[in-house]
Formats: sequence, C-alpha cells, structure tokens
Amino acid sequence: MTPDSLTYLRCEYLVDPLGIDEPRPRLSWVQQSSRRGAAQTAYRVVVASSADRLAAGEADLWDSGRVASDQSTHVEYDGAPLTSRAACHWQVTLWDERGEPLTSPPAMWTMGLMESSDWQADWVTHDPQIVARDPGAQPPTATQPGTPALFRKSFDAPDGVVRATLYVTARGLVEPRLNGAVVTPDCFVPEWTDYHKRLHYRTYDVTRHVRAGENALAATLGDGWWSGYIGWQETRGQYGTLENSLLMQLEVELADGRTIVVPTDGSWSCTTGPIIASDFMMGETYDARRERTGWDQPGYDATDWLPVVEVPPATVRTPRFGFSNNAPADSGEPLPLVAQRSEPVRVVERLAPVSVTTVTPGVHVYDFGQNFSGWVELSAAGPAGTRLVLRHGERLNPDGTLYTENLRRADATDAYTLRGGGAETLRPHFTFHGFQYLEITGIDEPLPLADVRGCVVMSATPPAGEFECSHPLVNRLWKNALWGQKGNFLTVPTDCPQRDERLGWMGDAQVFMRSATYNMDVAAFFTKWMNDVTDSQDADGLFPDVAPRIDEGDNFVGLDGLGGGAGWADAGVIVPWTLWRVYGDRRIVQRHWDAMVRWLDWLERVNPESIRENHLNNNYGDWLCIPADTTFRTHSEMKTLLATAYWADDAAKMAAMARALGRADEADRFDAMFTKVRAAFGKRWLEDEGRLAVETQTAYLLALAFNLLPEADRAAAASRLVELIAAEDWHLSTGFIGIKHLNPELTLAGHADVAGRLLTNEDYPSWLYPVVHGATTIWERWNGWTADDGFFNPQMNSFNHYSLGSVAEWLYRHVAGIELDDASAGFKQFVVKPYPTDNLQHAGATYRSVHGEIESRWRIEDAQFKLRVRVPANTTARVFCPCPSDGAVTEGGQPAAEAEGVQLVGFADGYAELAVRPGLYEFAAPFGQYA
Ligand code: RAM
Repeated sequence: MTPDSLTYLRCEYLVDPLGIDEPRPRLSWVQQSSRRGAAQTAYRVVVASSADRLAAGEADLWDSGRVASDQSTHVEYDGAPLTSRAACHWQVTLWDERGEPLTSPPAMWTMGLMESSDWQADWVTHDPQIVARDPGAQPPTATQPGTPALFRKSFDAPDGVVRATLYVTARGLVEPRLNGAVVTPDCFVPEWTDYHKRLHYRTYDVTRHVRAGENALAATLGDGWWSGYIGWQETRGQYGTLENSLLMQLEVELADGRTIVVPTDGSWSCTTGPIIASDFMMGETYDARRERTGWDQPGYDATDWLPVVEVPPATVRTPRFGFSNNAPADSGEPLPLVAQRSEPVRVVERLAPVSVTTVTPGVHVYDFGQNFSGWVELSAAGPAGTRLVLRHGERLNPDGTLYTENLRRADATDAYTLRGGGAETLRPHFTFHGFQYLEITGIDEPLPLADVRGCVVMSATPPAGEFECSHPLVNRLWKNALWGQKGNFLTVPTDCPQRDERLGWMGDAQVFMRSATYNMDVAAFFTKWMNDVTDSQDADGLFPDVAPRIDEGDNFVGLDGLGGGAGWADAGVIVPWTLWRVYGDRRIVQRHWDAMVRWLDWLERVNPESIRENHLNNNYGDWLCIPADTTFRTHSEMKTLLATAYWADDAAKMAAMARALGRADEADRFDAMFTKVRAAFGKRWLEDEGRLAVETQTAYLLALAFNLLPEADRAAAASRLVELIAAEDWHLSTGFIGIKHLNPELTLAGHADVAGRLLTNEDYPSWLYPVVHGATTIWERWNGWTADDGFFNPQMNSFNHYSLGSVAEWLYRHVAGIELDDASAGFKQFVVKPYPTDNLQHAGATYRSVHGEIESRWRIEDAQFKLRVRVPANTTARVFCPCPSDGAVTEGGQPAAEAEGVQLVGFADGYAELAVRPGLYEFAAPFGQYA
C-alpha cells in the first residue's frame, strides 16, 4: 500500500498561480489513498503571507479551523481581505474516515493588480520613424503586417532584492525579456479575449533575473489578434487600429522595504529588429542579419534608438454586428485590465519529422506524421543571406507536393534569412500554423530530420483522460479527437487552426466540450472563454455564434449576422451548465446567470408561439450533415425543429441550474418554459407512434436527447431512428449537431449494437473512413477527401476540426462507462456503466476528475465480463456491471456482496448494480451465455 497523500493543490483551478484577481479565490485538493473507503471527514486550510510564516504555523491570512466536511473542491478563501500583490502560502490538513490527519505540502498563489490605480505604467508604442528610416522594415497597412518593434529600458537595482514581479500586457503580442533572458515560456501574451471589452495581463516572478547594478528590461511587440488578420477578414486591424502598444510594470521589492517600480513610459526607447513582419495567418519573415546582439542586456549602446511614444489607454467599444446593424460605438471608458485566469499558450510537445522527400530539385517536403498546430524550429547553417522559405500544409497533392488550397488566404509561410557564420536556431515568434507537412525551399540539400522540430503549441491545459480498446482504428480515432483538441484549444476553442478562420465558433465548442473535459482539464480554459462569450452578448441578449465576436465586415452588415444561431449561441447556456456538472462549479453559473436569463428572455420575447422560428439569423442547422440536406439556408422546417429543441434544452438546463443555486422561483419559471416549448414541439412535429414530421437522424436524436417526447413514444422513436440508419445502409448522416448525440442516444435507447456498428464502419461516410485514409486529426467534413472525388472544394475543407470527433465523449461515458451521476456534480458521486458491443473485446479509460483519478476497464475473457474500477478517495460510485439477473457477480474472486467497500443493490436490465466506496476493484460476472 502506498501511503496516503494530498496532491494537486489548486487555486482557481491553477497550480501555484501568480496574479489572481478573484477577491475570494477557491481552493481544491485531491486526497490519494489506496485504502478502501478512504474519505475526508474534516479539513483545515491555513493561509500565510509568507512561506516562513506558513512553516512556523502562523496563519496570518486565514485559518479555517477544523471544518467537519467532505468538501475538497472550491473551498472559498474566507480570511483577511486580500490586497493587490499579496502572497498567499497555503496548506491543507484533512482528517480521514479513521480520524487520522494528513497534511499537504505547501502551495501558493499571489494576487494581481486589482485596482486600476496599481498601474503606474503608461501605454507606449514605437515612433514610426524607426520604420521609416530602416530600409529593411515595413510599415503596417490594412493588408500588410508592419515590422515588430523592440523596446528597452535600463535601470539600476541595489543589492537585497527579495521579490521582483513583472506585470505585462499589450495591444498586440509581447515577448518580455530581462537582462537577456526570456522571462517566460508563454507564447502569445496577452491571449485573445474580446478586446473590445477586456484585456488580460500576465504576472511573472522575475526575481532570479534581477541583479545588483544595471539591468535591462526589454520586449518585442507583434500583431496577433489585436492588429493582425483574424477570421476571414480581408483587412487587418479589427479592433480599430493597426498600432500595437505595450504596458509593462516591473516591481522590485527590496529587503529594506522599498520597492523600485520600472513602468513603461516616455523614457523607454525603441527600434526595429530582425522580425520584418509577422501575422497569424500569413506567417513570419525573419532576417537574422538584423539581430542586435545584446539589445536586451545591460551595457548595450542604444544611442541610435528613438524614444517611444506614449499613447492613451484603450477604451470599451461596441463593434459592428450584422444583425443589429449598429454603428460601432466607443464608450470612452478605459478597457478593464484583468488577470489572465487560464493556462498560458505554450509549446507542449516537440515532434520529429518521420520523413523528408525532395519532390523536385530544391523543394524538400517533411512529414511530421501528425497534423498539429504550432511551428517549426530549425537548426541551419549557411552563408549569410541564404533565404529559407517554409510553407505549411495539412495534406499532399497526389504528386507529393504540398497541398495548400484549403488554407484560403492564409499564406502560412515563414521565411528566414541566415546570419551566416555557423549554426543558427530559427523559429517564428508571433504566428502559428496548422499542418502535418512542411516544405522547405532555398537550400539544395534537405536539412537532416533532427534539425527540423515540430513545436506543438496550445493552451497548456493539463491532460486528464485516456481511452483504449481492442480496436486499433478506434484508438486512432480517439487520438485524432485528442489532436483536434490540441490543435484548436489556443486561448479560445477554435474551429480550425490552418485557414483564415480560427474563430471561437460556439457550436463546435459546445458539441465537443464534454469530450474535451475528459481529454484534458479544461475548467480554467472554459471559465475564461465564457467571459468572452458574455462579453460578446449584444444588447438584445443574443449570444454570438463566435466568441470573441468580430466586427462582421460589410459582407454581413444588414444581413443575418453572427449571433443567435441555434446550437451555436446556445453554448452560452451549455458551457456554464457543463462546468457545473463536470467540475461542480457553481460560481460560473452565478457569474453568468443574468446573461443566460437575458438570452432566454430574448428567445421567449421573439417567439411568442414557443416555436423558435424568428430572428434565427445565421441558421446553420445540422451543419455539414449528409446526405439529408438540413444545412445552411435550406430545409427550414428541420432547422426550426433543431432551434426549438435547443431552446427547450436551454430552458431545462436553466431550471436545473436554478435549482442547484437555490433560485426556486426561477427554477419554476424555466420548468414552465421547458414544458411549454416541449408541448409546442410535440404539437408541430410529433406524429403517431413516436414518428416525427421531419425525418432526419438528427431530428430523432434531439427529440430523444432533450426529452421532447412522451415517455411512451421514446422506444418507437428510437426504433424509427434505427430504421433511418438502416435505410442509409447502416451509416450515419448527421452533421455537427446530431453527431454528438448519435451513439449516446442509440446506446441509452438499447441500441448499443447499432452504435458499435456505426463506430467501426470503415466505408464512407463514417468516423473511421478518414482514419483508414491516414487522418491524424478529425476532418471538418465527412467528405473532406474521398477515394471517388478526391479533395472537397477547398473553400471550406479543413482537416483539423474537432466537431465530428465529439464521439470521444461516448467512448469515455458509455464504452468505458465513466459517467456523471444525475444526483451529483463534479464526479463526487459518479456512475460506472459500460455498454459492451460485439466488435470490442476490451475497452477502458482513466479520467482525472476534480476529485481524483477514476478508472474503468473491462475485458471479455473466459465467458466472463471482467471490470476493473478505481473509485478515488472521498467519492462514491454506482457501478453497473453487465450480469444476468441470476448471475453471480464477484469482486476479487469472492461474492461481490461480501467484498469490502461494495454493496449489491440489485439486478436490472442486464446489469448488477453495486454501491461502491473508494478503492480499486476487480469485478467479474458471467457473460455471453444469456441474451
Ligand atoms: C464554419 C466554421 C465552423 C462552423 C461554422 C458554421 O465556417 O469552420 O466550424 O461552426 O462555419
């Protein structure tokens, strides 16, 4: 037995975060024990203002005292008011079910700059003269990125630095440096938010970089979302300007109690550097001959640099929305600066290419064996002035050359000019690409594979789950969904990483969100994104279709507009609901409650007949479904059904959340709304014997998933769904919306065999069709490429789009069987219920929940169903083990009813139900000889 431990101490979902601006941060921990029945019966949290105080037992900020409670997540700080910059060192002791205490190692967080008056820094930009006087540099225009500027400032520090903290943000992207060191591995700071409404800053501990004597604080400033191309926009500068600017504040605390503040202000200087131009869509051009050695170090001669220009702070603006057709408005209020509250973007993995082919002389194509987001870092040597051009693509043409047509206007091209004189390491700074293949030109011989490294870049959300089964292609499918997530969770959940789009499409995010929660810990990521969603809500209450919302441009104004889309805008309700269900987070629901109510109010206001048919704006329907055409601007009845179904489900989710929050009146209101919309749905579309007037797979799936049918009709509706699948020769035909529900609803309705058959189909259209044709990510379309027709129209054909990969959720929930319990949020109590299908001999998953790691793994062996279950300490599980009603279910070889930690509840529907306490269990039951 390993000794018990307390692990994964987190503050606001993050490990030892710096710069928190929640006045009452929430603390969580995980109790680990291999003892059956291990549980917490009481806890005590202590918080001290220094590590020494904590070690001395001096809890000067907070001592919760011993609290008799099994709560281990979201324990709200309730001590002395926390002021800006406060250091908070904490520790938790729990008492287990035997009364034994267990104390955690220390953890910490710091508070950020909570008042606007904490900022002494001024916003600065470069003097345009630095570009004008530099023949190699280029000014920004509406269609051309400008040359990123370098900034620097020298300052003196005495001996006796106890803490140095750097607060950083930009309108643009900033790479801060101190005394020659890159202060952080974070990329793309500050991350994308709705820059019309808020800007994030980051907090870095730079104590180790400050030295006595002269110091140099420096930064490079790029374009990013602020001024570069975003979405499919034909011009740059969507936030109203092409000018980037910088705000940094270094605070050096000395042993004698003084603090030296080094803020950006007019005393800084600037010049141009080696990056000629950089843009997310277009790529980066870098000339190493222009590097300025020592520019970020003390002692550097910056006499030819020019003074920076101070600029006013940004203001809160309302962009132009197509639906409202409003004029853009500027409130004049300063844009709030908010602490970043989710994992930063980082290089999380490096991939070596698996091959290189010289397709024509001087054109070298590398294959990374995996489609991903990020960039390539090169080691190269050559004469000064040698120019290497790197183009990126997801696929190859039949002749082995790079296929880039589907990138649309994204050039995705990096270019490096070598400095000469030895080995050089090159990488871009302010761009990323979605690619599996890299083309290098400009050198005769290809670089060795070891000198070409693929850097995988994403929001560094911690891994949470893994799935594995007996079917290798299904395992690859699961992996493809995981890579879809890795490729697209980059400060916001994007639709795709390669073409000129990369937007926070809400429909995609909501269908994939449950899958995402199993794959990785996305609590902080979605908490942050939900702010983007609410920031982008319009005055009428419409949630957007993409968050952060973008100025819709002339193509949309006066037309439908990107807001209120059925299945898209509804993410405004689905995201908080999912965060509550999966992570037990109630605060997210409280924070966004009013916004959600405004959305439901709007739906009700414009649809007095309880059918969601008015102001549907961009009504995408079951986007990219086949062959039943229920997609964009067609088949209005199916789209109205889909929209109404989502409205009903929004209302049901609102009622459940209201109840959880103790808002009884509102729970009643939304229950009544659900009942009314459900009745209207039934009246309009329900025919006899569970038939729907609109017969698509998705229509039935939504009716089943959202509880829109009378109980008595559910089985008939599910049978009809199976008939529709049979009519497609046992193939799926849904798009983004239906697909999330396809296998779960089939399974829950007693048709797990059909779900299994759909899962393992290898011919078109199916999940495995791309897999057998070499896909390493999920494709946007079922027919992105087919053997008959080759590539689909490149106008909209991404090979890294996770929506259709939402089947990963079903693999975890119903194949491995790790499922939420309706009666409990955050997996405090959960369900294990695997649904074996004919084509799998074994399957299993692990999932690190907020309460610890759950495992469910089964295999069929010796006519037995063998099920291994791990129930984390301080949780309980209801385990459903497939078993004939008269069968003997065992645990560890003895009758389960006699096993420690297990209670046999009964038999129903081919399962033995067991109430299980924490521990690791090996269940077995006869399998196969009953039907
Ligand atoms: C496409 C996006 C996205 C989808 C919308 C409706 O342009 O790629 O995946 O949600 O359209």
